[in-house]
Amino acid sequence: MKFFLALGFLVVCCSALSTKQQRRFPDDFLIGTATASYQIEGAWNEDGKGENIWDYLTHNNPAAVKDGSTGDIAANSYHNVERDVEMMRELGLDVYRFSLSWSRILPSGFANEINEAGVDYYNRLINEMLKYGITPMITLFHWDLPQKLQELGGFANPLASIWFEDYARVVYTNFGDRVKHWITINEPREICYEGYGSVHKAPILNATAIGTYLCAKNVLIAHAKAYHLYNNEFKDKQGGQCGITISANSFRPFTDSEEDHAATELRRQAEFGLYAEPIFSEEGGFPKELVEIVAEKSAKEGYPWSRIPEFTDEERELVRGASDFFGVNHYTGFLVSANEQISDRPTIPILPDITVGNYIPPEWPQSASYWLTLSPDSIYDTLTYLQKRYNDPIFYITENGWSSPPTNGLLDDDRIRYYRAALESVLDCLDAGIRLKGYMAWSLMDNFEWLEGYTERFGLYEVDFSDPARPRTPRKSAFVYKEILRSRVIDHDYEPNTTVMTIDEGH
Ligand code: GBH
Repeated sequence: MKFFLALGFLVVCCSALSTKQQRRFPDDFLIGTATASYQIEGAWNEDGKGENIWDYLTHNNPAAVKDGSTGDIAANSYHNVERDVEMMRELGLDVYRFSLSWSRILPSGFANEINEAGVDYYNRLINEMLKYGITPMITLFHWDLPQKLQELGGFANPLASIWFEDYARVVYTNFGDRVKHWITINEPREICYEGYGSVHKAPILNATAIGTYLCAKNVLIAHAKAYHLYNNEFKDKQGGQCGITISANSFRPFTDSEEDHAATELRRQAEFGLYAEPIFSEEGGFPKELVEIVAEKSAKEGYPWSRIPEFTDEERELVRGASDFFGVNHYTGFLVSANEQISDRPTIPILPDITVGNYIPPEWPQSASYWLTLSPDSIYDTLTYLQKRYNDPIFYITENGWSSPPTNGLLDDDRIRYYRAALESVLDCLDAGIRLKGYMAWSLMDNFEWLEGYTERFGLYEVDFSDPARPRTPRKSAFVYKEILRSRVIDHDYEPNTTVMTIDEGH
């Protein structure tokens, strides 16, 4: 008897030891993948969809896209509801994050006319997911603004917040009975800095140092209006949560000098603080140091006002605290120096109002995207910073992923290395008590990578863009991700058998 007790004790001990080495993802931690409408749907002019700014850019300025391609067909997801959900089932996803095409639902951009065929597509997708227990997380806006609204100024026009609120009402009304996770806007930094302040995204306005800030204010107010609309008119009945996703990479000082620490903090303010501070900080409003710098520069440049607009007290209060969670899109990290001349691999555009140096150590592995390297522990670094700075919010990592060139094919050990490292960093966050509730890999499948066209691939599934049906094939990383979802641990030695992908019982 004693012997068996001792044996039992040993078994419990050893399994405790091995679970210590192999930390588990809690059962209620949502693991999934993410996509965005324009990048996957195609059917750009089918069934009543209106034109959006990416249709307009790719059709009228094809030279802006690296391979001259468009999202006209993309991964053809509009015609692939069942296959897309089948992939989710193969992987065993808890959650799938996707976005809605504003102009597919409201062809003119305004809420005067609803395109029922568009609503129907999303209903079929949501219902198919729910049939298999996959939680939908919906982004209302992932950059594909209706073209008509852009012609009226887009997010440089303060009325954009009203147009967005109208659209949000249509969305909550049509899908809110089944969808409980809402993200209003994906990545204000990329919308405003890359789209209005430079030439990296549609509408490539290049209104440097003016457009970025006008857009920032109006995007934040648009988000806040959609958030309060949900809270005031839908939450009681529908019981969901509503937040925003902001891109936040890791910025660490190049050296331990005071100057490098200060430069790093300024860079954080100019990258994600511009959007996070007004929502998640205690006082609200734009980051103070940045506001002072821009005000001073504007005066020197002869502007009668600061290029960074003020919030009225009322606007500041509308935006402050307006999010149930902090959605983080995280990809990489940079070292920051006060010395602007520091060597840089490669040149990363930085908001021109701040002058800091950027450094990427040569030993950090490089992806197919110039801005994306594997930066050690960058998730943990970023979330611990945000947790402290913004008073311990609830987090979701709503995107994280790795790109490879199209020629890499199905054997993507570099992507597997990236995801394993990222997920270890996620577990470090959970161990540290950060209230991180989910993680979404970017992306479920290869898609239209904006101005890079189809030259960079982020998919767990490869898409064959030369075949009109756009067939999808799992990469090796898909098998590894599936095993992590199944076992809820990261086994660094796991070598998948990649010959057949199956759907496990219960999916
Ligand atoms: C995400 O943005 C997007 O949400 C997603 O749609 C996209 O497919 C995915 O990344 C992969 O790119 O020229 O310095 O401005 C991530 C944010 C977008 C930030 C690209 C850096 C280019 C560098 N990144 N951007 S820059």
